[in-house]
Amino acid sequence: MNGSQKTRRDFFTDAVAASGLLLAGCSRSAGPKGAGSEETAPGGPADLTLRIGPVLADIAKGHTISTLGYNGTVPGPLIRFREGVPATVDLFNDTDTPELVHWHGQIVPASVDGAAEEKSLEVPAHGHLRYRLTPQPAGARFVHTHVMSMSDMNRGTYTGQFALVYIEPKNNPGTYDREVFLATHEFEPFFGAEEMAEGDVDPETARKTKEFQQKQEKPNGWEIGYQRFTINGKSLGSGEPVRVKEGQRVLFHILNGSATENIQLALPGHRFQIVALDGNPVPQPQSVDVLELGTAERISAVVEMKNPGVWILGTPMDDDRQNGMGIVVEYATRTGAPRWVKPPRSAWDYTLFGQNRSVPPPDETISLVFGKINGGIGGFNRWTINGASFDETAEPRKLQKGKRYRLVFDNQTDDAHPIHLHRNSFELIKVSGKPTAGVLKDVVLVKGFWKVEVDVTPAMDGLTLFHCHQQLHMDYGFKLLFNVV
Ligand SMILES: [Cu+2]
Repeated sequence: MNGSQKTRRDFFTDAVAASGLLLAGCSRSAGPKGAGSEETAPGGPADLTLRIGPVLADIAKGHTISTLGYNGTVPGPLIRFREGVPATVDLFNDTDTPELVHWHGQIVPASVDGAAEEKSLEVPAHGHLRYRLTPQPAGARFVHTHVMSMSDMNRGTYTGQFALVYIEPKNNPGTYDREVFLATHEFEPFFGAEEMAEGDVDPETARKTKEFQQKQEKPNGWEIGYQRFTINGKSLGSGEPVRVKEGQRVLFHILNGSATENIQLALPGHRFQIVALDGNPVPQPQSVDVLELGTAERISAVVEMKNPGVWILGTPMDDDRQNGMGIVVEYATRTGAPRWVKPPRSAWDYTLFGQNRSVPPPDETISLVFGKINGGIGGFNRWTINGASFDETAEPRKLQKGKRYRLVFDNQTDDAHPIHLHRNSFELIKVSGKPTAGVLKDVVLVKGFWKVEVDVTPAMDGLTLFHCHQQLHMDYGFKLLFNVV
């Protein structure tokens, strides 16, 4: 390592000083100085202030988009909490509609989790909401809007209302030289008829399915496409590069902040050593060439900088990269056009990072079968769990706190679904036939016709939402409500 190695705290302080990033949960007197925090609610300054409002974001040279965001930037400011240290949160809403601010991946009470189905507190239109939050567990988390978009792509996760949240662990030796936070997002969505090719289903399997037969009768409904792709709010080549030095170990925390897209990322000439998934340290860190992130997933990975040059960290999908999905990684003293080299073909495999051991048997197994009812041309597909779309009048399904449940995700569609459980982490037990243990996540990408089994021991009582994190799927029925008692 270089002689100039700094402590994590030094880097953090530098980062705050350099970019006005927002410090939270560390000291009340320090007070966040983010944009829009001038207004102080009754009771004194909060540890964190988020102001929801219109943002004009220059995502590429000569290209400004109008969207909604947090504190005037897209993505919102990096938010740092300390594990278990309560923070006062002020939410201001400068828009005409109520908003929901969801603390994705945190184990917090339903009242502050930020989901309508859980009866969480709303941020009223042109109003204010204050509460206390005890951030947990440690690691890379995420905050985003949880409103339904339905057919309105100016709402929900299509907007710029998202930000990385990092919860500092109580103890962390940290064998890296610096941290880099990256969040991907697509802008300028449009409805299209094209089916996504992400399911990786072999045609023989597909032909035998009910869905295939159904498709003969009624074709697939709308899918979403995008014109602009960004990392940290900038299209490839439009923002500041990630500046590195030879010999550094850089810890990347990467968030897929997309409304609907599951993505891959690679950095030519370098490998990613995966140390945490969804913020939770993995039992078996392993190196891979290509990252895969379903919507809302996070990956923490160390990259050893030992191939000096100017490189593109980006998606292997040529069209999407040309439309902006990438960021330049530039070694000190190196200049020239950034290089892209197609990565080796590699299949993402969650079980690489797990343990090979038996797990305790569950107290109860719950089978959840995912289905699709085609919407036809110009319509919206409907999504079902165990044959039914979400029904807000239905009694939530009861779970008992402390009991170990095995949830079996049985995807009988050819789409890949990033499946999310609120207010809990679950343990991967079996992924498409491969047993594993010890990998804790809050989103798992269940590919077409896959079966994935996870174990969860509900951590906190109250309403707990389960859904597909693909906004269009969630909006059109792919949700289920649990009540932990
Ligand atoms: Cu889905």
